[in-house]
Amino acid sequence: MSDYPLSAPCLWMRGGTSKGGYFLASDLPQVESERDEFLLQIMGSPDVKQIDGMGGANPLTSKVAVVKPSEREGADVDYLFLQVFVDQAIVTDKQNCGNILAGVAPFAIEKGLVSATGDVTDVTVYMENTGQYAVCRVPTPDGKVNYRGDARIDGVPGTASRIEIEFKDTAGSSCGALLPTGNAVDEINGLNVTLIDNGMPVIVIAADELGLRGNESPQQLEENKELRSQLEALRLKAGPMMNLGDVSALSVPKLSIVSTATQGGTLNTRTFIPHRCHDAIGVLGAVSVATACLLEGSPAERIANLQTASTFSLENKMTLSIEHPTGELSVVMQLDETNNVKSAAILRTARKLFDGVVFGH
Ligand code: NQM
Repeated sequence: MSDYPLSAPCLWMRGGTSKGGYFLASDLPQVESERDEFLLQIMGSPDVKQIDGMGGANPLTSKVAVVKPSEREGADVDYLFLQVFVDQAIVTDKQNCGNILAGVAPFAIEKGLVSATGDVTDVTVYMENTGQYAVCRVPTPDGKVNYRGDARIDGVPGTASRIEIEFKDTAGSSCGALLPTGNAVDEINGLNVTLIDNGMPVIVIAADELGLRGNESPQQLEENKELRSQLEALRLKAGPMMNLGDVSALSVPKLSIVSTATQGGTLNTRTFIPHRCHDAIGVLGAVSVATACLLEGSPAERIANLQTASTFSLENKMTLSIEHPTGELSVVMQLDETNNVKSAAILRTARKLFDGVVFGH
């Protein structure tokens, strides 16, 4: 790289239950390999502790949003999500992230890419990773983003202002079809799984198939070496079946282990993303799991308690509560006439943590 040390203006933000660096595309190196090298340096990767960088030693805190004004009809900004691996020198754009998305609209307003239009500003975001759109509603009283409020999301202490996000047409975001194999259930290595992509490629598998209860802690599951190699073998076989090719160096597909809900929700989950077990669940991951609950014959449908899914029949909407290790994530799904999912909405919060300049080395 030409300049030494390379630096870039950056906002560090919490988006939902994740955290990372938010950049204007024009502030980053334009050559992809140089951009990725810079991002590895600022995060401190590869290193399990990320001691020489901003990353928090977990995939959930080693994330980047690259934002620019959109030239697309109907979109305000384009958002590219980049996952910076913690312990490997990999930066991948092969997945999207609905949590980091929660900070994109506030960032766009902060940086003047979008003007606040009243008490609430709707920002339409084109998600470059998957070629789809999301509408984010941000509280903007007095023409500024208001981060304070009384909305609570599980996995984040305290409260903040509500950011409502609606996803449009997320089916087949990365795999080309909601069910890339055409089946609600496939058998891989003797296990019944659903291979699904409604915004995030996910392998859904029942806990009892793996000899688990499903309410084990993420730490217990991560310490179970046999389970982890069983899950990785499953993932490597599922990748090509899901049109993702060789997934050994990719962060998709995720694996959601599902079991009966214990907190009054629709079903319980433990999600590998894919090598660490999530403390909660990804946003689009939850949308994919919620969709699997509606597929006849799928492991999720067998286990889901759909009685708990409130329905608003006028607009054909259903709320499915996806339980996870630190609470639940509610997905409001709107169905079409044939009961296919038309759009999905979720509630997130976000917070600006730091505004400054980050340095490579
Ligand atoms: O599924 C973690 C997260 C995510 C992704 C992951 C996400 C999503 O919690 O939309 O939000 O699955 O890697 O940030």
